[in-house]
Amino acid sequence: MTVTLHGPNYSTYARTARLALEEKGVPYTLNEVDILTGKGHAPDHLARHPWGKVPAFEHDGFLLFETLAITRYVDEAFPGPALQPADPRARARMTQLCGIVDSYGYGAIVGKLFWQEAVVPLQGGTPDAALAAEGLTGAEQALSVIESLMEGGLLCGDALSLADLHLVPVVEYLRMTKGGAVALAARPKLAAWWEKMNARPAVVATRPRLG
Ligand SMILES: N[C@@H](CCC(=O)N[C@@H](CS)C(=O)NCC(=O)O)C(=O)O
Repeated sequence: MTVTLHGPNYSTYARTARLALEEKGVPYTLNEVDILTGKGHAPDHLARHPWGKVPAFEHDGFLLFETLAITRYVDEAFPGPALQPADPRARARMTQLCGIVDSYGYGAIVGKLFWQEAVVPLQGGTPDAALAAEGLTGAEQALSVIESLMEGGLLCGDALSLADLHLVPVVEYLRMTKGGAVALAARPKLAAWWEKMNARPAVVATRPRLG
């Protein structure tokens, strides 16, 4: 049995897929396609992902991209603890939370706030303060909505679900920004959620190596 996850350690979406693999106890190889140096658009990666994004996933010749498709497949195709609630309403809530992270959280938190505060200076550029502020406003809204939907100590009750795994990598980067750390601390349920998630062996094992 061979499982390969194509994506760099610093990618939030790739980390979510790795978190699912780690939580299920599935051995895998990480092929670190470096999207920051254009490797996502090299022919070998475009053959795996037509848009040149990460992650892409392979299991014994079965190819897949789109992170939610990957995490669902990993949960359903491998033994180990279930990462999706059985109850239809809880499962719908989980899918809704994954969609919120994808559609509203990632762009504001990673695409604008973290990118301007952390990545642009690393690349020798000057951050766009207006874009960072826009990102923080979007982050505040996403965090408030996510917290209002929480129904237990974790996002979907007290059992780990894919929703937690989709949010962790984004919150890791949010905490590295000035306003983001304050915004998280101002939301006690989510701040407590982060403390729990941050201690999980899978989260520790997939920590991004920055710099
Ligand atoms: N809808 C995709 C989004 C993946 C995505 O945006 N990945 C980012 C890295 S975290 C990426 O590949 N960015 C490079 C690019 O857009 O060229 C998914 O769910 O997998």
